[in-house]
Amino acid sequence: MKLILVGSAILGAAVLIFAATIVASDRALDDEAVAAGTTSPTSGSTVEHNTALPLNSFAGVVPENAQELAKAHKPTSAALPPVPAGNVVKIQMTLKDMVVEIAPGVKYNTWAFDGHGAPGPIINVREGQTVVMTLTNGGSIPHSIDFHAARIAPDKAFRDAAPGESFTFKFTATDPGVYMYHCGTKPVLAHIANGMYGAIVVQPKEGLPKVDNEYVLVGSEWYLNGDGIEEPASLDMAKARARLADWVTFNGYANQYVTHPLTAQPGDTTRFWVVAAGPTNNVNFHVVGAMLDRAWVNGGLSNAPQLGGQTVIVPAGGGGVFDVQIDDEGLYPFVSHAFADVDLGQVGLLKVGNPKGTAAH
Ligand SMILES: [Cu+2]
Repeated sequence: MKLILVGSAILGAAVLIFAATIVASDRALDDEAVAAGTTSPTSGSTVEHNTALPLNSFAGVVPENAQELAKAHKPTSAALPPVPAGNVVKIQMTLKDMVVEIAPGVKYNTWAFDGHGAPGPIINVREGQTVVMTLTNGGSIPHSIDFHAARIAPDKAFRDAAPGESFTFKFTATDPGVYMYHCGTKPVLAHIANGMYGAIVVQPKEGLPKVDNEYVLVGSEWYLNGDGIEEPASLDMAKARARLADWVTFNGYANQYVTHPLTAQPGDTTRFWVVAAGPTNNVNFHVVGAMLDRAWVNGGLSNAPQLGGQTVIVPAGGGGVFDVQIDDEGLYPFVSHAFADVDLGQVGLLKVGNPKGTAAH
C-alpha cells in the first residue's frame, strides 16, 4: 500500500512538472504573441492584467460574443426579500456542486447553493426572531454553515455535515445588522472562494428610516485555474493565497448591474446592504456622484449612522448599510473604490430616472 502511495506521489509530481512545463510554454507562446501583436481574441485581454508572479492570470478573459452574453444574462436579484411573519423563521439550504457563470461566457465549478448558485439566498429577519436553519449537504465533501449573526457555540452549530447529511440548529437574531454567512470547513479559503457564502439581514426591532429602494450586494472574488470558456474553471489555491483574483463581483457575476442597472427615481433614497464575502478582499464602498448620506459602518445597526461619507470600507467578513439620496436623473456607478477590483468586475450602476446614453466610468 505504501509503495503504491509513493508510486502515485512520484507520478503526481511528474504530472505536476509536466503541467508546469505546459503552462510555462503557454506563457512563452503568449509572450511571443503579445510581442508580435498576434494574440487570439480570447487571450488578448490577459495582457493588461498579467503580473510578475509565476501564476497565470485569466483576468478579463472573455469570449468574443461577451457583450451579447452579458445582455442575455439574467442578473442576480439584488432585492431585499420581505421579513417573514411570526417568531420563528425556518430556513432550508442545500449545498450543491454546480457550474455557474461568473462573467460573460466564463464558467466556474462552485460548491454553492441549490437554486441560487453563489451567493446563496438573502435572508431577512427581524431582531428577536428565532432562525431555525436546516443545512443539507448535497455536495461531495464535508461542508458547514457559519452565521455571523448568531451568538452560538460554533463547535456545535457550525460543525461539518457529511455528504448527504442534514442537520438543524437554531439561534435568536439578537443583534441588528447585515452579516455574512459562509461555509466554515477547512480550508475556509477554498470553501469561500468556491462560492459558499451569502448575506443575512437582521432588522432592528424599532425599524430604520423609511427608504424608497433596498438592494443587497455581496462582494466576492474568484481565482481561476483556467479561463472557464471552453470548460468550467476551478479554484487555483495558489492564486487565492497570493490574492491574485481573476474576477471580482457583486452578487457573483462581473459587471452584471452595469448591463442591467439597479433602478431608482429622482429624489429617492436607496439603501444598499453590503457584505464583503471575500474570501480576502474588502469592498471599499462608494457611489460616484453621491454621498453615503447615512452609513452604518460595520453594519452595526445598534449604533447611530455616520453622516455624509464618501467611501466606507466593508471588511472581508463584514457588512455595511448605506443610505444614498439622489435628486438628479443620471447613471450613478457604485463601486469598490479599490479600482483594481472595478477593473475585474466589481462595479454596477444605479439608474436614477430614465437618462439617455451610458456611463463614463
Ligand atoms: Cu464548504
